[in-house]
Amino acid sequence: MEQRMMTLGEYIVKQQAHYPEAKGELTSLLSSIRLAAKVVNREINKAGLVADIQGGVGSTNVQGEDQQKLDLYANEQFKAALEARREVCGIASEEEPDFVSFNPEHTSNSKYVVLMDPLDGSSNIDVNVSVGTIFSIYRRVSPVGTPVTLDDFLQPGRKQVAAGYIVYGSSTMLVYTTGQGVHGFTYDPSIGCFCLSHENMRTPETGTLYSINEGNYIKFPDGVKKYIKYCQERDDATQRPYSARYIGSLVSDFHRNLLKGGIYIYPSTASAPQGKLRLLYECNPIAMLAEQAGGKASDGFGRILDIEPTELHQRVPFFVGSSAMVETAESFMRDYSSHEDPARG
Ligand code: AHM
Ligand code: MG
Repeated sequence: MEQRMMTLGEYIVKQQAHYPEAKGELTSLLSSIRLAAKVVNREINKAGLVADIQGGVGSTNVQGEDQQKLDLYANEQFKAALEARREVCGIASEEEPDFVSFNPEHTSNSKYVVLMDPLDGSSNIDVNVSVGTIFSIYRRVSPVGTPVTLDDFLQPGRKQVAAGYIVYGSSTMLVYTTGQGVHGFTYDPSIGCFCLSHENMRTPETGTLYSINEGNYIKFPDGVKKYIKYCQERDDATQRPYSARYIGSLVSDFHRNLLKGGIYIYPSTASAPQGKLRLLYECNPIAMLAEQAGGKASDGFGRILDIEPTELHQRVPFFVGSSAMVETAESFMRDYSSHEDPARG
């Protein structure tokens, strides 16, 4: 007889049983994310059919990037789902200029804040390439029952209570950690449920894939240039040359490397000395997942999760993936680039 799959909801409840003191708030919070993910997934799946949900809206976000209709749609869906359950007292999002405080009268007991990139890689949607949602959950530091403050959001990544992503790919998957390993659930549209498909995901200690936008090569720090050349050299013992794989969608690139072993790099460049990716919405949650799966995440010189954030939309150079590969890339950065002026190298 075919064995019945465990759903995400059932799995979270099972995990919660290990913590008798838990009140189920995090469970409820993750359920809101699961619900919004299903709604956004439905919309993304029909993006090719329904012309008015594709393309840009003609506006830019606070970082000057073009906003896509689905960026804003996903932002609204996740925000509304999180507000409805009343477990979250505020959110910060790549698509919002400032953090959003939910009505304290409705959230008088809630102790969590959520930071998110509601639709990462969204410029890929119009050409049917995978995109993702990234989320990061912290306990607030301000008193419960009062409006949230900036300090609630500017916490180092090591303080995350949970983190995860949804990849809307050839199949849709939700991958999350609460600090007890990384677990992946594949969406079965026929029953409308995320089903446990990848329990306790572990990333290989080393791999043969490197993922970087090599079109920017000329602008990279010397440490990154030398590391790319290292990846391309022949060495049978380390299975080099490595293969280049770059989708241009962080969640998908990370997800592939997590499973197969590899490194993803978005370094500083001469024109963007802090790189492109956002510390709070992209790098911290992905870093927590990487570490929980046995991998590493660095800014080229130190651990991402130890960075003390100073602003909401802060960017940071990002090196993430198999631990041995990240360590080798860091050694090239130490030898050929300087922390103070990473782009010049
Ligand atoms: P976004 O949040 O505006 O979508 O930008 C983040 C995306 C990542 O998913 C991806 O890895 C990167 O930008 C690609 O950037 P580039 O086109 O410069 O290689
Ligand atoms: Mg993004």
